[in-house]
Amino acid sequence: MEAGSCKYIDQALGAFLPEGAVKTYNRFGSGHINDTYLVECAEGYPRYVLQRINGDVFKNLRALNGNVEQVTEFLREKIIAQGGDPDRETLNLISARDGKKFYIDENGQCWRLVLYIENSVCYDQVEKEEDFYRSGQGFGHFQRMLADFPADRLEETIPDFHDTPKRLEALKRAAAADVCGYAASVGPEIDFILAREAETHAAMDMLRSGELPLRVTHNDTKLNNIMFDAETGDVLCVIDLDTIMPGLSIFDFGDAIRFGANTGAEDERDLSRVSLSLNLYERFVNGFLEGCQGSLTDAEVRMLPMGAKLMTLECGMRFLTDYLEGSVYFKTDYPEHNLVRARSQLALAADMERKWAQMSEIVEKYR
Ligand code: GN1
Ligand code: MG
Repeated sequence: MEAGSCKYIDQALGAFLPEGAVKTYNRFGSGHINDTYLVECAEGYPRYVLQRINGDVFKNLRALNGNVEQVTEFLREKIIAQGGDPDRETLNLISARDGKKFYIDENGQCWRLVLYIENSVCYDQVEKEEDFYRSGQGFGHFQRMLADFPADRLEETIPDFHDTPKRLEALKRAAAADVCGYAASVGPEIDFILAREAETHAAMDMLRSGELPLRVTHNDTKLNNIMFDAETGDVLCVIDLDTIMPGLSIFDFGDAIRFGANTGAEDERDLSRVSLSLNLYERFVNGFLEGCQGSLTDAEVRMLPMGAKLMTLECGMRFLTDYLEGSVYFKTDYPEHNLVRARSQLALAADMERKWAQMSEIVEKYR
């Protein structure tokens, strides 16, 4: 897409900003779901980030916008009370000219505009171990900040988002329907997952029995969903708030490990490069537990390694399901991209099994 050339983007920007404000815009970030653009403006204006929210993924836009608005307002007040900078430490939604914090265009597409956080960076892969430790502190702190947010005010933007057994059922349905004819070629991957079927219930069973508490969680704690100050390296702001919902703390921990402690990329083709870095895992455990400031129960701390394994397996299932269904959910760069991603996740889960004892020992060391 050419910069500044799309009628719908121009229209959306026009719903938020006065004429003449926008100079240009370009694709931005590496999210798999929404379309994101960095918007450069005329002098006197800040820069902004424009997003088109993927309505196939987020079917209840009213619920989604309501959640993000409530959470950002809640965080803003807390940050101000703590003497922080609310323009840099939380997302700031810009009001459209009709006063709403979003804009629905003539095709029913939903757009939002947020302030771009200047002098910030985010990473698709860990460059310095220290950054991963800090991201652990950041995600732990984020959860701590939301500990007294009334969870019943949040709606489930994607029902059963991290219900791993239901994700497995979806995979089985996709394999049975086999709309693309790929199922026969992914036998080893499906067998690997089915062999772990009993384990997929581990966390949800403990939630139902009350052994794990329901909290307000982020649910998508990839390293690239946290911004760092470009100068000091401090964690600034947790972004991508679309999946904030009631959820499990161990899944926020686990998804961050899945993405950031993999020695290979999420879509690594060469599986010999995929493994769990125990070093990075340890740094994150340390940071996350510090950030949570003692707010996790004993059962939650004990289940952190399982959170990591379940998020890795589940993400593998989700990529594989999408591959079987013709890659209709996640953005892909080439036809077998989702299969490559799934294989990387399953290889990582297998390595976690090999390192299971150490993963638990590390958690014990910092509890
Ligand atoms: C998606 O939007 P993004 O890229 O931050 C997905 C996550 C997956 C992740 C895998 C709403 O996150 O659940 O873990 O891709 N978000 C949604 O990289 O499905
Ligand atoms: Mg994201």
